[in-house]
Amino acid sequence: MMIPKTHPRYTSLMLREKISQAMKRGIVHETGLIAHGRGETFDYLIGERTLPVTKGAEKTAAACLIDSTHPVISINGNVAALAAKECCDLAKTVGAQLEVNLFHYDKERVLRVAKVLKENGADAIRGLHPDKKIPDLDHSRANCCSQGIYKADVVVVALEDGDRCQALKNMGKTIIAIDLNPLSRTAQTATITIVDNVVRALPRITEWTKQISPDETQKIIQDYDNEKYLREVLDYITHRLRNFEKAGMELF
Ligand code: PTJ
Repeated sequence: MMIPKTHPRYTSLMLREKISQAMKRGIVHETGLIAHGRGETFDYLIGERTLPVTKGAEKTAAACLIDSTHPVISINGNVAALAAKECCDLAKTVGAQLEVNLFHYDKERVLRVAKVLKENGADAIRGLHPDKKIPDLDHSRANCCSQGIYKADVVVVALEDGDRCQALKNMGKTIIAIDLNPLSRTAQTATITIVDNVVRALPRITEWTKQISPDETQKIIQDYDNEKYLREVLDYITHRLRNFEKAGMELF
């Protein structure tokens, strides 16, 4: 469908179109459309832009990635459809691996997701031959690679489910979650949560990794409080909703 650039909801409609096309090409699972819709709701509530309070979370995520010895970015169907290039750029900048990890496992879809990553500049992609399991996880997201997610010290996840996030944390890993829903189990469980759209969050993290010097990272990480950040996001959303009647559509 042709969406005119002048449409007030152009960016949002383009992302919808991307997801819809990617489902037709067998990259996104059909339930990925529902997940996307849930994300849109929360994106609407934060004004479809990166909140000023999110800067600290992005900066801390970048600091963790700089400090990490074995970072991995986990890729599912929606992430590949929306932000394959952004994932590849971040991976290249911080020397991270990309591992395809699907909730609705299907070998053919894994290959299609890997192809999208390749087309967007990925060198090596893990997840094609998982040989390990994340302990205490009863679904296919437990499958991972011994030299990838299993060994990782820092894992970036987006559009994740809370139980894998918890299971990865139980393995002692630092989890950077990108999730528009500040109330989700993933958001509440991750070490660092970035409440933002994956398409905006990833380039901003990449940018931060170029701006932070290695001797700053420890202080940035120590000063960060994820619970406080999530409270600030919820306060922002509450304030916005409370003031809707006064400011009207300006707010939305
Ligand atoms: O490709 P697969 O098989 O691995 O399937 C992946 C999906 C996305 C279907 C699966 O992980 C899923 O069902 O996810 P959930 O449980 O619906 O969680 C998605 C979370 O991501 C929700 O909290 C949404 O608010 C959030 N979300 C949706 N779109 C975005 C997003 N967060 C950031 N950016 C988005 N574009």
